[in-house]
Amino acid sequence: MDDTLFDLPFFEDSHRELARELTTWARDNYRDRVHRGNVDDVCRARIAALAQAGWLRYCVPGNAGGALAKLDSRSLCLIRQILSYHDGLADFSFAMQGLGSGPLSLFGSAELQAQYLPDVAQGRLIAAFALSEPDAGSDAAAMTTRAVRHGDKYHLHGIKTWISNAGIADFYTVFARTENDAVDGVTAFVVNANTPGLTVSERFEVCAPHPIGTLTFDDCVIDASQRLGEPGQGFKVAMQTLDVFRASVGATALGFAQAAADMAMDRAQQRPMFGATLADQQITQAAIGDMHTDIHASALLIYRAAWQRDVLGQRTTKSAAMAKMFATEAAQKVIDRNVQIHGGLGVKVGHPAEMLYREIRALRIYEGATEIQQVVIARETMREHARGDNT
Ligand code: COS
Repeated sequence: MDDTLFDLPFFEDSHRELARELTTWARDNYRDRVHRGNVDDVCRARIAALAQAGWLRYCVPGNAGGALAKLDSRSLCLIRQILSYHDGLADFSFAMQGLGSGPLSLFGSAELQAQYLPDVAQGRLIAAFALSEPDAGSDAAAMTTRAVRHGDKYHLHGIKTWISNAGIADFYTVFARTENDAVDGVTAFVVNANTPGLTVSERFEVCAPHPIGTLTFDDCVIDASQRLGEPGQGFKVAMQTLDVFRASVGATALGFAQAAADMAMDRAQQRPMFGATLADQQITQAAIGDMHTDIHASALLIYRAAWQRDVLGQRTTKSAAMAKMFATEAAQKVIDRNVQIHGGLGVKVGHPAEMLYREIRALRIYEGATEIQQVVIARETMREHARGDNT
């Protein structure tokens, strides 16, 4: 893995130290990115190992047992890049602990934070983020799940789907309508998985297997104290959490792309072809040139977005969307080229090149599809232009 990227000035020495330690740990723990066995068990084991080694402490703020005072985007990105380079499910497990508990870290009351976050960091509670619905994916504000208040209780009714960790999560961050049918009518809640009225009504398989499914809320009654933030703030809670984690999805794509590029280089330099090696063919060199340029460009966008949030304290809606969109699209190209360089082996089920080909695809869809990132970038740019920021 090209770790010279960590020398870029976006990072502190503490980040470089984190990257060194995690690289050593990941190399020792994950020797083969192709996993076998029941995916729920594999993910539970990944969470336990990540917790024991202390890496999950980067998912929560310091006052709740976290490694650093507040969520540090650069650490989240480095960790996801390194984990995904070695093992997709380790990255998935880390990311879901962070995303599922992110709204609590960013908007939870002190009581709720104390109740959940230390156990998230220790791997004793598994978290999940429940925003999407059968008819509300890209258009998140079109959600119809309702939370109706009766005294100090909320009654939840509705369906959430595409929920990663459905079935193994101990709690879900759920977004539901409380006020009205507009964007400012959405509220966020923490719902324990064992609450009566909440069921995992479906589990399904995706091309890179991980725990995922559908939740049904049928008069699921929760205490009003489980609310995150103020009534009507839920959409912003979701969007601001996604602002943090979207850049880190880019980092996962970057780790996948680096794994593919290294694999491609090994293969190209070893494979005899036309009296030389595959790497000696200029057509292969063109591919290698493009792959590495894409990797470096992705890294610059991802680290810039993370640095902007950590150091400048700025809202990163636009830069995180750019990082996510560019890095996931670029990684798809890099990984496809790696398959091509591997020839038949690249599509052999169970080969790491084939595994990466399946692992990358969903990243261009989840946490805001590429087309949504285009809209976000365009809208932010139009707003800046109207304000005269970039004229
Ligand atoms: N941070 C803070 N506030 C934000 C925000 C952000 N990143 N993005 C939007 N908002 C606010 C807006 O400022 C607006 O507030 P005001 O009415 O007070 O001005 C409000 O939220 C509504 O914003 P907007 O009008 O842009 O909402 P839309 O419904 O038009 O669209 C998109 C928003 C398309 C960007 C949103 O639906 C989205 O991100 N969709 C993808 C969802 C997603 O990622 N799903 C995957 C789930 S996880 S697998």
